Amino acid sequence: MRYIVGSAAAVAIFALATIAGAQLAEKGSDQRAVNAEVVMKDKAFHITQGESAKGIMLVAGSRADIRLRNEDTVAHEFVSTMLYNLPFQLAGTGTFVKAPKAAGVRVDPGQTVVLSFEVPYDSKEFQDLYEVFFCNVHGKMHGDKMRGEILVLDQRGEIGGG
Ligand SMILES: [Cu+2]
Repeated sequence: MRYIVGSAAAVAIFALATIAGAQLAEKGSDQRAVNAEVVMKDKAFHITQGESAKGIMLVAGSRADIRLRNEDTVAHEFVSTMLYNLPFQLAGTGTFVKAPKAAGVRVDPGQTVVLSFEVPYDSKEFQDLYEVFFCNVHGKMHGDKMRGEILVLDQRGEIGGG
């Protein structure tokens, strides 16, 4: 009799563990695969994935997913000249923002947003493109920490060459 009671308890614990695992997998914007990840912390941008020398690297003509994680206690923005007049989607909790000749998203403290768009390219004579991204609150001035560069590479040259 005692043995049967013990078994039932073990099954119940196993069921609870399965439910907890399913919830973790559904976290969406926190876990999906992205091209780049930017963590906002201590009023600075930290590139944890897709890093180039001065910022983020993307491939022309491809779809880009950039995850923005705000680990600070104040709101930050990710605004880019690349997103000026370029359609983009937001997944997660963020607010669309506009700046002069730039656009992007405001991310509140503790929130994560995934920004998705088609990386533009110049079809005539491709050169690597440089765009900037910044926080329009803490990165407006040259020398501010919350500024970075987006480098757009043309991968077609690499595929054809050789
Ligand atoms: Cu900021």
